[in-house]
Amino acid sequence: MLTRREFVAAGVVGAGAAASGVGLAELTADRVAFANEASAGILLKPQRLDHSLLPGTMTRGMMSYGVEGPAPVLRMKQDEPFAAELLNGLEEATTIHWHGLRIPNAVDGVPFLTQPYVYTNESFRYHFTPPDAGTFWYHPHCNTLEQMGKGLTGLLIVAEPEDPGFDQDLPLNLRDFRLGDDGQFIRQFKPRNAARGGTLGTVMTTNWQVEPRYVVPTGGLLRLRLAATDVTRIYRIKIDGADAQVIALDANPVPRPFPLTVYPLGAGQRMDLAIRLPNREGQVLRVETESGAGPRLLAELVTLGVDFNRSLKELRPLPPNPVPEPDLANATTIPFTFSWSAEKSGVESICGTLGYTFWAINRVPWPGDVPDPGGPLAVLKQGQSYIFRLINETPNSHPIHLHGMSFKLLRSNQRKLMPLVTDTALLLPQEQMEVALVADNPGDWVFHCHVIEHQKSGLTGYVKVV
Ligand SMILES: [Cu+2]
Repeated sequence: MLTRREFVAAGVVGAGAAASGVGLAELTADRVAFANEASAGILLKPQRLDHSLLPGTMTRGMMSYGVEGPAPVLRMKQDEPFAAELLNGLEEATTIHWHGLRIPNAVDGVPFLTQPYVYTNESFRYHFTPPDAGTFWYHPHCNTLEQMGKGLTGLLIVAEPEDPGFDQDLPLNLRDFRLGDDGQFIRQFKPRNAARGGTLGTVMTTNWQVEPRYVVPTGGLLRLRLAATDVTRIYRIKIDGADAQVIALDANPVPRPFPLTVYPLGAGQRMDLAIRLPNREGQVLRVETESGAGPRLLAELVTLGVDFNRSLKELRPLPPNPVPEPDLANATTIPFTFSWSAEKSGVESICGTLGYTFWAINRVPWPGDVPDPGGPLAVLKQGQSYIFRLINETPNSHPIHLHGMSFKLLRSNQRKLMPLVTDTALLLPQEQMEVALVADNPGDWVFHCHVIEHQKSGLTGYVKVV
């Protein structure tokens, strides 16, 4: 019989058990640490590797933060200091951005805006204290279509101070790769798609595996963490074989947990599910994404062992994160219009360009990661409350992500919104949405679409908090 502890370890299949060792430990796919326990921090070394994604083929030139397999799942603890050394093992510049973490601007990882880019064999030290618990992720913010497209996306879990009481915690990194039948990379994007919804991958993966199967405890309580780290895809998540409760979205506990039917997860977004597993051994649950052609399998979960016979009622509710409540009565409203742009040029950049400009925020297409990106979209006064009016003039969906600060969803002209706190809002075609925040984090914060082709062809800007 597996004990609870063994299940916790087994749950991070592909990410492994806790690393011991103090000092600068290199994390690989089968070693993961509560990184902020080690005072000196961890080493994250982006590098090329060959890896088999499709049976019988070896995909050459993938990228990971380690010598083998996908990027390690980083586990931290809320309110405890964390440090990581980025040592660039690529032949091109890179940085690391910590998606969703409300941390100082100097460690936000945006080249030129918050730090110099990090070139081959150079290093950069990131250190911060995560103020919020939940499911986050990390990735480069330089040549992102290429670097993320080839594998540089990893999950980052910040644990609540008190264990909510799950038997297993299973993170799933959902993403595609654009491969030919021979398992080799094909062109990352097609311009006609970049000017529309974005270019989808050809191989769907979960933790770099096609339709993996995980063992889960019979009758146990599972925390399933889903992160859409793909450069394009909007997932429509459903679970077949057990009831699942949505307990958190984009790292923040939902106002009231609700049963999952089908829920959209845009690029950059995350979902935490509480699942009471079936009482019989050998039962199979299917994690799926709904598509036009019917459900597609992302991963299978199969129950194993004697019946734990747990109840969802035994879980401790997730405490809300300490995100300040905006003062709506005294908030200033700022419009942000997301539109198509007719310009068809791109500015050369060390951090890559698609060679096209298709999109704009407030009619200004982002010039790319360049030394002088131009002025901010808005200047916010530190401590003041703001309402961002997000106006989507396009027929495409855009997961709009703000760095450094979380915001609360207020209302939409198309649907009723939960008052969610988030870092990434999925803006539907032609939708107008209002969100609110307290500008409490000084610095220049990038505000962009997380469909990377959109981000890299104009749909980016920044706000300045002073
Ligand atoms: Cu977009």
